Amino acid sequence: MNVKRTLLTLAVPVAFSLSGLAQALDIKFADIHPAGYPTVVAEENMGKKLVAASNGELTFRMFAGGVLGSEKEVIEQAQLGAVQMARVSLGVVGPVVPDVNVFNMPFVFRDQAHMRKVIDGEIGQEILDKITQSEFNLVALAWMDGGTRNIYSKKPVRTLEDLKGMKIRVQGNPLFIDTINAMGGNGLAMDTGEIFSALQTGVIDGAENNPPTMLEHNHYQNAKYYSLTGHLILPEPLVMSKATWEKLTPEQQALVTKVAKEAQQEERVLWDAKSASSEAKLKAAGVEFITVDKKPFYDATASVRAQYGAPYAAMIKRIEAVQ
Ligand code: BDP
Repeated sequence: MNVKRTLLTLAVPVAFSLSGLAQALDIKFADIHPAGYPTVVAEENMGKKLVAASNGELTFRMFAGGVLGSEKEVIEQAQLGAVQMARVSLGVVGPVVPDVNVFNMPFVFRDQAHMRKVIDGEIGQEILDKITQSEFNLVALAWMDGGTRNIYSKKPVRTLEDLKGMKIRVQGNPLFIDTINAMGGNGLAMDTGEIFSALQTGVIDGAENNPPTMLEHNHYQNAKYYSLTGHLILPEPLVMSKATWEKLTPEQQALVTKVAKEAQQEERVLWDAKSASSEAKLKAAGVEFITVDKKPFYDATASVRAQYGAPYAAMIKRIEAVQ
């Protein structure tokens, strides 16, 4: 037996317990968006608070810009505990936790202010709890604001007719494919990171997203028309791996929840500023913003709301009642 090594392995835990230091739990946080993006800034600030308030028991590392993979991959890693925290779009959660699809339905929120009221209230917490209570192995803590999604394309979309036959990228959720198809286009699912080259090579004619994403992921370089369809207003859950959550003490869990909720409010302010500056930059880069009559788009997607909304009729009524 190697006496030296045995002594060493014995000595390390003793040294830690003598000095009262437990091994710090390292939190790796994943976000597809680049540094400086509102979600990433709010998450980094959240991480600083976590580290400061945990007396060195928690460390925090931000992995922005999608370096840990697509949102689907990140969710899988978080389920396994290989990634400890992440912010993802609700779009990719829907196929696994169908109950969240009530927020993923086209035109379910009247406007952004309505969506914010809903996520700040009891319905928002109920949907987070659905994620936590599912078999998903995730604990959903708070919401980030992802603004309003509109269609952008190589050729202008002024009416439903213009959308006919256009291949429009959506997130990997059948509900979104059905939504684009109901409007007359061809919905096509792919990861966020593939959109730029798909636009460039003409694999797709367009996509749909908010102004900050269109700008920061450079999609505007190959799609110069932005039609204000406003078909989706998607909030984005901030989640922790359940394996990580269960390693935390009740005090640490309370701390994580508190700083995550604070990040929700902080990101909102950053979001509004970023949305406005993104719109200005897109226009300066030659993107034409097109005001469309939303009514035909709303009417065309009635079948999607009827199909996906059927199990959630009571909740939809409650959402509509939020003023
Ligand atoms: C952005 C969301 C991001 C999604 C992306 C997408 O913030 O989480 O991954 O859209 O459509 O608005 O892929």
